[in-house]
Amino acid sequence: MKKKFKVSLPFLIMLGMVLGILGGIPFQKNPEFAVEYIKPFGTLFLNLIKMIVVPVVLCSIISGVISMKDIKKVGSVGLKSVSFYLVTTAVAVTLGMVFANVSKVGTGFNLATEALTFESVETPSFMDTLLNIFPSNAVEPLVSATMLQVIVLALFFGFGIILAGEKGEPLGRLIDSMTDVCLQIMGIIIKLSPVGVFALLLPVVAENGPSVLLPLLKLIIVIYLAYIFHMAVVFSFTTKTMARMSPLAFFKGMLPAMTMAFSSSSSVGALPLNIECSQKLGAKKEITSFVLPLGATINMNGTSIYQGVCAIFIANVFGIHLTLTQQIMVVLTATLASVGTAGVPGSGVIMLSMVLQSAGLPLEGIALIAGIDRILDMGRTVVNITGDANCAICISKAEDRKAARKAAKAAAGGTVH
Ligand code: DAS
Repeated sequence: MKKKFKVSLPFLIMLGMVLGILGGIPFQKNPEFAVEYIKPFGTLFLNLIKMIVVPVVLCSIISGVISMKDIKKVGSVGLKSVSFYLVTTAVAVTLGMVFANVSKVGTGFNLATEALTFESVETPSFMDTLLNIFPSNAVEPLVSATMLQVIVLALFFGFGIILAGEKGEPLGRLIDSMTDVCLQIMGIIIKLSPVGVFALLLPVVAENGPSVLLPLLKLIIVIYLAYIFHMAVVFSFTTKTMARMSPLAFFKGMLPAMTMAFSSSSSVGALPLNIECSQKLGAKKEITSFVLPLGATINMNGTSIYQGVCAIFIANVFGIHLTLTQQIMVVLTATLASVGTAGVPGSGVIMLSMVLQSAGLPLEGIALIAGIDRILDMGRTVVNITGDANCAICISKAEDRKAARKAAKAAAGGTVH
């Protein structure tokens, strides 16, 4: 019987990525064709993902909450996730600032800064960000895909179904079924990834030729070194100590989701593959369906690194010395700002203005970075989703160990009688 030749989807996604990068180079002379005729297929692919992401997040979080059965367990998993996210985010932004201070990025910068202008985007205050987490309408968050509000809505419905007991079971079963249907639809869309990744990457390479990248090459290198260092050191440490698994196995298993994040620059866009990769790496469905959508919305380690480096870069370009207090303000603001950063392309730039304002740095500096932001966004989105998956796997394995200890204790208690 002739063996059917089966090419794996991760391989095809990587192939799409390589062909997209190589294919973009010839178009650098006139990127218009790539933007006009290839970019729309990448946008179409991203639109399909955005179409399914809200029902997937809503249903999978409700399913995740009701499958944990116990509101206390949801609370404990939620608290552990948010703590994991905030600590790794604070480490990330500090790391970014250390890399920027050591490399003195931005000193001796010879691009004229007088003509720089940047319309500062109205960034919400901390209290507004907190208030905006809670929806004032049960449908609007689903229509506008306001992910934090979708998560809060899902949590309330999950708790409601648990508390309703028998009366809540029909809705629970319906939502479980809806989750499986959505995951099937997501599976169909993910099969288009190789083409989507190709069509997303080619125009980016075509539009970001050497003339755009060279003047800011040092900034790009410093930021990417900080991304890689954070993943190689921090995520390897947590994978080894908390998930008790090989970091190499973790990163290998994460490749398809990381490739999608790199190509789409969207945590939300990479969420379906992130759920798939995390579960293949041993994270329980009830944990991934809650921790990953939460992370795609509030956990941005890569964006925090980017904000830390850019704050120092802009200070150096304008010859401003940041005191230690101001640098601590950058750490705190970047950590909080990342909670409000949406998992879509380019959202980090908007939060950067909040960080610069808090440190009293000129917002005009963002105009220097805007031209290469997509290149920086691709890398930071990889770090963002890898941090989400790292949290889900560490917490899932910790929950497994806790359950095993409880079972062993009960068994030991049973044998005593
Ligand atoms: N691209 C965003 C994401 O999806 C993050 C950012 O722009 O900083 O994670």
